[in-house]
Amino acid sequence: DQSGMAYSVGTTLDRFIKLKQSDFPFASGELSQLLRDIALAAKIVNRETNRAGLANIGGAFGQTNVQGEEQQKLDVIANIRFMRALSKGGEVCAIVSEEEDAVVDLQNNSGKYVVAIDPLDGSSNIDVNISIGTIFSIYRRKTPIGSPIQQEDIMQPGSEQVAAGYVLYGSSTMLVYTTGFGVNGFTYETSLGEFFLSHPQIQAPTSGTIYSINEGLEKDWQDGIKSYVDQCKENRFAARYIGSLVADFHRNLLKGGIYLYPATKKNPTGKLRLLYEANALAFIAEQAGAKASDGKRRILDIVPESLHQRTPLLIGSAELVDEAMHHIQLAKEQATI
Ligand code: P6P
Repeated sequence: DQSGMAYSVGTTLDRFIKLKQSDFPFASGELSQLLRDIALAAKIVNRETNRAGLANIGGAFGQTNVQGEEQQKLDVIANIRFMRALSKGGEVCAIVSEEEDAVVDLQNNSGKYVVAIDPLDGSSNIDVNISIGTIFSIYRRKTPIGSPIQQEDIMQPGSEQVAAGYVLYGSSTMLVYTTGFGVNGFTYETSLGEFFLSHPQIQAPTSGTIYSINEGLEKDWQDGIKSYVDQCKENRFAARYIGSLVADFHRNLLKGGIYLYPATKKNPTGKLRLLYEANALAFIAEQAGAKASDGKRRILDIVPESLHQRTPLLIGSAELVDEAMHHIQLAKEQATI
């Protein structure tokens, strides 16, 4: 059974993608090629991330993106690299990027896929050498191939994803992704320029003793969060918060734990973005037996209304997410008494 071979640790990403293509009986290899193109862009961004301090491309670019955040040079470079990778293969018809105000219509109506991407999340960490990440979601377009793209191709709920992944530029660089048949992690060997399967079929622990939240915002949290965090402290959980979503998510996925970015006074609908941050990690979480909620419902059930819309995010071990949601529900009930 070829897929058995696919899971042998040490398989290269290219070989894994080829072997797993059989999961898609009608696949014409376009998704496989798209995943390879993303991996290539990740290798290039990895190299530029690793030498940012040296090549004097760290520090602010002096421009701001649609988020109003200071744009770091690496942000811009990563966006260019991934946009180029996503455009050249011909499989993609439209891209939603954190770094682009509007949908990027590639004028390639024969492209079957729509990609939502955060080319470099946590970019404020670049200059202080803390892990950063790329996050991507892949959808099949809804309107007929050959026709111009429409809103319905872009505003799809996360449950419609055909693939999702992240690259973690950390102490080692990893690519972790799912196509709906489990989650697999690949570690980059720079001397060979290859990703090798290092974490086959990742399954998140159903519970854990790690919680990740910005405690500095405690005074602004939505109702229920403080009582949940107090309970974590009662249970002597470990507080681990890197301030880089991909790094915090990845650690909790492997070790068990929960990451929370709730609604706050400053961000009443949460800080994190639905289309190119929460949805991809939510798909991966669920494929690994974990959970992702906005405090009320599954992240993957949210039907987007705007490109850069934010969402509160509770994501990680299923039992911990359930418990956090229970505290939010209790707070809501008490508020109505
Ligand atoms: P705060 C980084 O800017 C980011 O988007 C995530 O990577 C990270 O988890 C979060 O925001 C940190 O936000 O408000 O705690 O600094």
